[in-house]
Amino acid sequence: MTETITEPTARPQPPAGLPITLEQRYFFEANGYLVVPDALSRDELGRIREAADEAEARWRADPDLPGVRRHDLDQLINIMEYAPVFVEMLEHRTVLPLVRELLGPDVMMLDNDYFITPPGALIHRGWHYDEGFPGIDHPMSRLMIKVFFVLQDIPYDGGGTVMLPGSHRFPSGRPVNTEVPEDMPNGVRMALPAGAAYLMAGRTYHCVGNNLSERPRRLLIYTYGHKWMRIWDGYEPSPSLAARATTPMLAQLLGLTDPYGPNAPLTAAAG
Ligand SMILES: O=C(O)CCC(=O)C(=O)O
Repeated sequence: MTETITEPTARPQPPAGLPITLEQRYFFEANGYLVVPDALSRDELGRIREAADEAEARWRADPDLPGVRRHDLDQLINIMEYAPVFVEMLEHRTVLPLVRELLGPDVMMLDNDYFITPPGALIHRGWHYDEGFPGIDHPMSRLMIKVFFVLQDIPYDGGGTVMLPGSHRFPSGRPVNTEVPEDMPNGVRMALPAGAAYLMAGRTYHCVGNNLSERPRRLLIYTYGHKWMRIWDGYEPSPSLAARATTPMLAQLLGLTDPYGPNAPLTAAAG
């Protein structure tokens, strides 16, 4: 027997598949994260990987370029400044509409990075959530959404982020940790193929996994907040990038518009 489930509210439905399906919305609201399989087309992934490889080579050759250089993480800070394709990703045709639906029309970029986790990188007791703002402790608040684009297949033991579904509703300060990230009861590993993306609420407990595989894990990470927030230090657009932000949405995403003024409309974007 099939059962018809009617929505409890009279909220109008978006057109099928755009910008967010009911299934995606409910999954995110219930779990605090969402996987978008095939977010990147094959061509797009190829272009991004090429640009990412060039950025990595430049960054490795110049220790003055900002970043984190550790045995368990290479982090290229402000990847947007390395090639136009990384700016286009900020407005990704599939992902930005999802973020905007889930966070609000006043969406703005807070940071953007390229993470490379080398094979053998081990992490201990790293569970956390990202919204650590004094004075804001209501689990219903949504100040940030982080987007991860997977640039290389992440195998099951390849250090994929581990999510704790539903933890975005935990009360503040609840201690959550395990010595080994993958030992967290109910943890879900983001072991995904290249081209996938996943979104995470700022309150969702997560941890980078142990990379026991033989391949590096490569992720582009974009964090979005509200335009009345401040872009994290070191992630403000350079004057030349700011000068290229000619569309209202890009200007808003780069923090160049009135924080309390009208919101930019969603326009067709990259991809
Ligand atoms: O690298 C990861 O999988 C997670 C990174 C992380 O913890 C964060 O961006 O807050």
